[in-house]
Amino acid sequence: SGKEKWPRGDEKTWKEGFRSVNTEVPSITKSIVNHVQTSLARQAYNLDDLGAYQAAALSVRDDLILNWNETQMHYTRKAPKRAYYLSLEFLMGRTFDNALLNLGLKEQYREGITKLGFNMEDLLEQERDAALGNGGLGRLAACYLDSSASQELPVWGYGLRYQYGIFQQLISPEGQQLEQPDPWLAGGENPWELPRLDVTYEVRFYGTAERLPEGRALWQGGQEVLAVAYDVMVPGCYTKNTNNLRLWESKPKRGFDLNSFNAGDYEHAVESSNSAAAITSVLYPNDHTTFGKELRLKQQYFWTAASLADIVRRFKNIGKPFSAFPDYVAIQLNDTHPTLAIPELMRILIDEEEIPWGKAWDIVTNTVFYTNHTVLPEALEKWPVPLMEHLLPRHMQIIYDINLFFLQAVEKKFPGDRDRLARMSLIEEGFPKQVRMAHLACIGSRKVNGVAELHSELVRTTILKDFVEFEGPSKFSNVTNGITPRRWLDQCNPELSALISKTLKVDKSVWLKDLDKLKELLPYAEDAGFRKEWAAIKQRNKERLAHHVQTTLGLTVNTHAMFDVQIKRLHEYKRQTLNILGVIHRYLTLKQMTAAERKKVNPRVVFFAGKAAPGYYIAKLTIRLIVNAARIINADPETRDLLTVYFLPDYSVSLAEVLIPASDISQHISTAGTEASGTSNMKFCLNGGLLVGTVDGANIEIAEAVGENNVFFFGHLTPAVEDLRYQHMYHPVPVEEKCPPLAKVLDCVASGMFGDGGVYEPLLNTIRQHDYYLITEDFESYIGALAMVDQAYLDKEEWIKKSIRTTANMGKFSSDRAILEYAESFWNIEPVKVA
Ligand code: B1N
Repeated sequence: SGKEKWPRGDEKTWKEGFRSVNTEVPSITKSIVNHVQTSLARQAYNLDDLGAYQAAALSVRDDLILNWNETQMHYTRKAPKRAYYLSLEFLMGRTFDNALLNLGLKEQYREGITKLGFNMEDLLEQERDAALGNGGLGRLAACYLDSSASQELPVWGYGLRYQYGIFQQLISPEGQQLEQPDPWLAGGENPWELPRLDVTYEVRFYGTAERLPEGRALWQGGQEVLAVAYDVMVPGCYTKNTNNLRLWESKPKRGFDLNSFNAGDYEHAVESSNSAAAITSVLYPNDHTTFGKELRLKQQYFWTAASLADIVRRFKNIGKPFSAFPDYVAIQLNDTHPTLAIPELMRILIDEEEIPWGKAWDIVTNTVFYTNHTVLPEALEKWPVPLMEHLLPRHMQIIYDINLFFLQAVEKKFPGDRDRLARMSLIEEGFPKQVRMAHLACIGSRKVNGVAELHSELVRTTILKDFVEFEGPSKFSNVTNGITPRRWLDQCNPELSALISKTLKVDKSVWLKDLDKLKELLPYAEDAGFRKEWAAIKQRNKERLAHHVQTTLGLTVNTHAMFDVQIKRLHEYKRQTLNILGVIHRYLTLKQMTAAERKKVNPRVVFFAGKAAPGYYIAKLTIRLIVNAARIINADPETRDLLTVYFLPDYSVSLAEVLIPASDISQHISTAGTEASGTSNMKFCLNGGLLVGTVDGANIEIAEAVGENNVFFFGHLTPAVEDLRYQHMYHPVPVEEKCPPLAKVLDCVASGMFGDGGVYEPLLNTIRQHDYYLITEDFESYIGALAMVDQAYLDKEEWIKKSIRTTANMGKFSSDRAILEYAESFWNIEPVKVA
């Protein structure tokens, strides 16, 4: 291409000012010291770990900004088709370590930091997690950003910049979960974001929508709120490509209402400005439940409206007609939370761009893609029509219009089938009527996918069955979730990463971006020397976890025991209750053994961690039972060498990074058909921990990949679940008959073995009564699976082989594979490499 004219001033002077990424230790330390001196206004005399972290972070930030700038400029120049990942949650965790590894600068920084008199590991601990998500769905979004950048794909994320992330969890001495706010931004500047105070949009709420000719409408009045962009830099692994995660902050359009202020009505004056700021103040801490709260709907609209305005503005800059919109833009809906993108894009096209309905609908349905993440009925979003009408009058009109055309088409294909129309309608009859967001997302999208094979099949055959019959099967597909091996192996398990590189005789940059290469580890399972190194690393990871528990909780962990881990949101369907009842069963069994029998038992340490939604009573009771059972069991001198239990408070991405590499086994024991995929199952297996699980979600594909003899499966299968539930509902059999060993465990809990038994009655009754999650049905095979684990662990060498084979076969579960599936089969986008 021809030489571009320098835009302003003296080119040479400009270019002399340019710097590039600091890759040598002296320039790195110089940059850190410079930030200590100027950005922080501090000195060597008074610099603590936090200050040193901040200065080092600012230094890395400078590098990220260079790459980010270049990437964004390059994308703008090339104007490729882009994909936008709309997610209400991005569970990013810490950034510093990840950025250093992706830039390939960790060792240089370590050396520099040491020279300045600090310790790298201590500085890494200074960073607070960015915890803008609840669990798997939010962490998946974060892994997909890492993979998009690493694969050099032009993908942006769009989300909300919550002032408060997921709450901090404290556990009271009685075992109660207490919630505290997570003011993650309070510690000063966040070095990983760029405030874009000039990138703002106005977002309207309430008001009136007046229909105009040709399907258009005039929406006016109501409240206008400002959306301000904050850009989070997302570096790819060993590439210059640094993508963008744009998070919106809400702010009042005008500071406050001067008229009211002057009239002395101060409260009224700040009221509307407070309500504007409230929109992005806090992440909703419930997953898998919908509350119908107005503020949540406001969050959803605020975020989709700002994101779409931004996307449309960027598209317009290319100068193409709107008919080309789907050739330049793909929008992925992460669950139904951003479904308003569908009526909002219709509104923009029809009311603002004056495009006729039919053409607008074509554009929308060729641009938008929908991922479903759950089939649990209580999680399927529905919004009351009166609320939607009040908050978003124009969108309600559009939804009614979409519904009208849609139901006409259904009627045409299935004449006279009233039941079908009622089932498929976007509006559920009732008091009040409700908008079914999954239906809207489905009919407004080009493709619909689930997140693991079984889950996608359940989407096709249960919640969206009618839609498959109407639209044909080709629109409905599967993309099995994945995880980024950068964070979930290289970063969290550096010793294992180094062993893999050494063994495969390649730089980690090769296998970290082509995870199928791990297959080449398979022959080394037969190599005794390799197995020894493998086991020694697992052992050191266990010691690292034990050290963490010692320093944070003051408890001593037996590192010679098998480490058994279940870490995930507390939810009845995930069945932490099954786990703790199994632990109690194990305890009772140990108590009945003779000393000689006990000698043969392999010691086990059971770790739990996870948060319960603040209003989820039964989940909180489960935590209470775990904590109190742990207190009694850990104090029993007869058994404590053989069985101890820990509930680690305040589960987070960072805590997962310590727990996962230390596990011998991990538990993924949802009732069959309830866990859409699971992603921590992949993280454990990638780190050589074996899986204990039900035949559910991605467990099934993991077993296929690593071999069924390397996982411990138990429990009823999905097709049996419906019938069993029916039996429990209408022909209940007492637990005493159905499962005597479980009945005994329940009796111990009820009789007060772990503190006041009455407290646990509501929890025990969920099992004794309808047992919706079928603990009674799976208990014995669960105990059987854990017995198989004990048996298998006796043969240490065979166990290590299983561990190696598991890791070696996990290539499929890289989020690089998953994101390339989205890019190639849905979005039709290609890599755009920054040279
Ligand atoms: O999404 C993950 C899956 O691996 C998990 O199996 C699945 O449970 C999880 C409402 C959710 N599904 N639905 C949610 C989150 C927040 C909310 O407000 C629902 N999370 C999942 C990634 O696919």
